[in-house]
Amino acid sequence: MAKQITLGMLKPDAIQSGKAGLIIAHLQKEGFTIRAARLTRLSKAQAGKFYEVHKDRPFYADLCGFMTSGPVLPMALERDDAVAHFRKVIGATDPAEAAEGTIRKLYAQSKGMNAIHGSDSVENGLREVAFFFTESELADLWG
Ligand code: 3AN
Repeated sequence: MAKQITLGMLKPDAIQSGKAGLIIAHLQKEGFTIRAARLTRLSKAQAGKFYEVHKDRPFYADLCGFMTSGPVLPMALERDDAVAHFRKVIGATDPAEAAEGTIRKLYAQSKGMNAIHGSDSVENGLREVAFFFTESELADLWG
C-alpha cells in the first residue's frame, strides 16, 4: 500500500475537554505521521465552505455553529492507506455506534460533538489538506 495523506481535524469538543494530546498519541501509535498541524478557529465562512457538501442537510447550520464555537486542530497525516485506516481508527460518526477502542467511542459525546473529523476519500483527503495547508508550507516544514 502506497503512502497517502488525509486530513484529521480535532473538533472544538476534543480541544475543550483537554483530550487533544491523548488523541494525537492514539494516532501516532496507529502509525500516522503529522506532516502539518495548526491550532486555529474557523470563521463562519470557512466552516460553511469546508462542509459545503452537507449544505442541504438538516444539521448543516448546527454543524457550522459547533465547528466555529472554539479552536480546532487540523492535521495533515501520512501513512500507508491513510484514508481508510484513519476512518477505521476514528470509528462511526455516532459514538453510540462506534466500535470499542475507536477515538469516537473513547472521546466523542454525540453525533455532532464527535471529537474528530476524517476525510472520507483519497480525493477529499488531498482537497481538505489543501484547504488548510499550502504546498510551500508543507515543503518548508520538512526542508
Ligand atoms: P463523518 O464525519 O463520520 O464523515 P458525515 O460526513 O456523515 O460524518 O457528517 C459530517 C459531520 O456532520 C459529522 N462529523 C458530524 O459531526 C455531523 N453530523 C452528521 N450527522 C449529524 C446529525 N444527524 N446530527 C448532527 N451532526 C451530524
